[in-house]
Amino acid sequence: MKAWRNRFKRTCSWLIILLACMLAISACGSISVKVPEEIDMGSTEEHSHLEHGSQSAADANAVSCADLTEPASTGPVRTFDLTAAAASLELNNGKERKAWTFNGTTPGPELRVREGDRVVVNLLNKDIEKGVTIHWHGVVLPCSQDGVPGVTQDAVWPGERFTYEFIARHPGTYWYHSHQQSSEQAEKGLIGRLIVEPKEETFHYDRDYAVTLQKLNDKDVLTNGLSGGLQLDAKPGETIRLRLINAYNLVQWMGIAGTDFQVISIDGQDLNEPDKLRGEWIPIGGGQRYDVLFTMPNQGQVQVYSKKVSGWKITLGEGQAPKKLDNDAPVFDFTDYGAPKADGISPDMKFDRTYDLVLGPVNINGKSGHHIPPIMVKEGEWIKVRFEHQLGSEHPMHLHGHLFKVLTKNGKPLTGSPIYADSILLFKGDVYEIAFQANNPGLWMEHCHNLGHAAAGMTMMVNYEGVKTPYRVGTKSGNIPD
Ligand SMILES: [Cu+2]
Repeated sequence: MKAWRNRFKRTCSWLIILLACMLAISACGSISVKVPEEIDMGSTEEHSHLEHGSQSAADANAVSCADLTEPASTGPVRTFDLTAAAASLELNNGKERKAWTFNGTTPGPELRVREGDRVVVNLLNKDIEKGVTIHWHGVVLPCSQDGVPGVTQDAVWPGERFTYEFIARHPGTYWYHSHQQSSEQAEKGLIGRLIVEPKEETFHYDRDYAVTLQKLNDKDVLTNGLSGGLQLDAKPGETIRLRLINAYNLVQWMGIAGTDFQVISIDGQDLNEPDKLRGEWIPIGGGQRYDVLFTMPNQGQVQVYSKKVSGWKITLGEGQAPKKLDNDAPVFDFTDYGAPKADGISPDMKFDRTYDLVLGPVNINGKSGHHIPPIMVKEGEWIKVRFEHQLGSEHPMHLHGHLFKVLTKNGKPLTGSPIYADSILLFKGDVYEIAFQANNPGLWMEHCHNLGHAAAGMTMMVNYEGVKTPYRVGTKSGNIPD
């Protein structure tokens, strides 16, 4: 009896220790890096508090990010109005949910434009007390239009407006979201899709669907705003382009059942001669987009679905459901997919600067947030960045304002289609090298798109020499761009 009681006591104390550890870990995940009163993200060193002086302010010849705007153009103009507002939404499952919306919905309206269009978006913040901005995720645009509060603009406060204006130069699948306290605001619903249709189709398709995966308030699993999955029209024999947008923080392993498919685009950028695949899981990191192309079978449905989250399910066509993928089916690997195409960018070319970034659970090179020195670049230079993921869960590292090319994975050059992207998804143990040309002067964020990681400090800058900002991050201005 006594022995039993002792064992019971021991078990209990272990359980208590375990519980305490779990609580500590979960608390860590939600702690944000302490936001200082005022910092200049355009400085060239570790971003110091302003009372210690700022280097960029000393550079009298520096150009301001605010002055880097889209030059006048003569092409077509597409104008949209987006109003950010708090709302109470009734989901299609009858549940009432509080959300922050663009034009009353989450995701906000799908903006569809054509390559070369000048896109004008009039943002009005109706009543989001914490302020909002719109970041055009993956779009290469001028610094002043990037939507990063405290870097490229001030947050837009209730009753205020801001107009974004940029030319949609690269066709593809993109999305937009508030970059003010984005870990909170994207989760609460301030997101939407931006589709740039190509002037000339690389691939032929009969139907073009875009689908946003989202977890509203980190709770409701929504597919294009719907709970319980999405049903899309498709007839036997039709070719479908399906644009998958992961607006959630964690990687989603997406399966396609019932047909062969091709991955035709990653982060909006077309792949060269993509092979046909069947029965592979596609890992889509937070913020990433994968476009897949497939032909509907003569009979039955096609299903596209997440391996782990049952609500993220897209059903196309009518009839019998297809057989699902095995959990241990192979994983799509872009490093040897499709056909190579020379573009002059290779691992053995000469780079002007090389940076090593070692990723921890929520830090970069052992530092956090404004303590991480920026990557400094000069216009025209070729930059190589080596990411090494040593510890923690997966990190989808996202670069603003540029497309980069993936050079190597774990030391091996890519052998298939060139991969151009704005994010690279790293799992623990992965090492990737990427290259980009510094061809878009500005001050650009480089951060993890698990936005909880970004809020915890996994965010840094890529700063051009000779560019400064009049805006400030910190509690004084209220600009908090995680
Ligand atoms: Cu991360």
